[in-house]
Amino acid sequence: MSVLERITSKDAIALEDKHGAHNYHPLPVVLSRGEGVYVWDVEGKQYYDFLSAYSAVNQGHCHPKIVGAMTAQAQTLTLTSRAFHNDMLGKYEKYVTETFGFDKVLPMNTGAEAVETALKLCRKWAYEKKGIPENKAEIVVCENNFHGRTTTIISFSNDPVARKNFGPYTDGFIKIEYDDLAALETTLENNPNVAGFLVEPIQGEAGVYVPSEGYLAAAKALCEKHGVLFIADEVQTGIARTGRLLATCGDCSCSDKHCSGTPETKPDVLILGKALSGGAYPVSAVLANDDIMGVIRPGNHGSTFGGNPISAAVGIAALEVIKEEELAENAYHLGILFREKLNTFIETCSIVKSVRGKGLLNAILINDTEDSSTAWDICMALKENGLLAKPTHGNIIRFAPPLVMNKEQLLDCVGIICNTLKQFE
Ligand code: IF1
Repeated sequence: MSVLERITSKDAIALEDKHGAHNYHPLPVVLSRGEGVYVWDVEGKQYYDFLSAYSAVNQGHCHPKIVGAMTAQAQTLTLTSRAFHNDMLGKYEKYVTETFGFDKVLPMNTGAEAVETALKLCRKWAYEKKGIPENKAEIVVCENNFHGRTTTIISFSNDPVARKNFGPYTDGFIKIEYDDLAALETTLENNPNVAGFLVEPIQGEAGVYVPSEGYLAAAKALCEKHGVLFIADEVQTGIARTGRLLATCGDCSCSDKHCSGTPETKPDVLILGKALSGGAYPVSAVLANDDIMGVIRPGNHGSTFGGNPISAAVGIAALEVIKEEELAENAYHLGILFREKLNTFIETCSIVKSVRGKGLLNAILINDTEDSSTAWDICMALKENGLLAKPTHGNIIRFAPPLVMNKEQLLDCVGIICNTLKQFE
């Protein structure tokens, strides 16, 4: 079969089913093109994308500036490995560290790799700077976290599907309730060997769970008091998704449009991925200041593709788009409008219990049990009506459109969502 040959949705799904591992359960739609907030299936049907590849495509599908930077670099130099320097990496490292206000960046590819990098960095810092006895470091994590799917990361997941039969697990993690400052305080007081606290500013997979106002700043203060690194996993929440460049800056009221956090909320270690490339290429990063990143020496960590010239060119372009098109501001304003419209609708219906979120990372809670198929059925109906979203649980649907959406398109989408939900009354 030629790769150029046209294929029907049915045949494409059958090929994946026969030849691919069954590690996903996708909505039965086969996409072949994307532009801005839209995607098209192989039969030519147009949809609004309300997932944005789990918030990787914040800048919109096939953004010309990002694709332009990528193709130009791809025709010039793609990969050198880190055995040699390349002329793009330093420029990208300067740009990304200045954007987020850190001394240093360690470039990787996927989100899970960046989380692994942050965990290693935290442990090494703990032994060499904090003086924790060898192999005794503990990292505090939250219940119902999602940080990726490597063996170490699933070791501290709650999800039985992600964990079962993948043991033995990695030691050295303490789990506490999310959004619970008392639990954090007690844990830090009782465990002198805690090296870091790893947290999502909003828990995505748990169902877009937004913590109480001031939680992140207070958690940071507790970490500081106990000499523990505050590690923010902004793989999903970062890069303008929640109406600020970073979600850790969510409580901040300064007037800097591109503010990446006041000292009260700024993480010691920042983990980025997904939209750092606008979805064009796997680009992830760990940022920290010299007193922390300085413990990493040649040979301690790396990756063949991390910091390659294409990722560097794409990373700069993707961040420039966020700033030039004021996507954080757009996400902030459209997010308020979205929740306002959905709340008005909720008053008139019994199928949706609530809407929650920040910026354009939102979710609706369906009036049904967690093991029901209602959220899936609604997503199937939304697909028929020209909008693609994915359930996070049996009764929760996440809504995360590209941030390049305009107000008219958003209101159009609110119409599709409300009309579809009415069918389920
Ligand atoms: C899948 C969820 C989203 C993440 C945070 C690290 C990673 C992720 C906070 C790892 C990845 C993804 C991956 C995606 C499903 C997804 C997800 F529903 F599972 F929770 F986005 F909401 N930290 N999130 O959210 O990044 O290694 O995948 O690049 O298909 O598993 P990765």
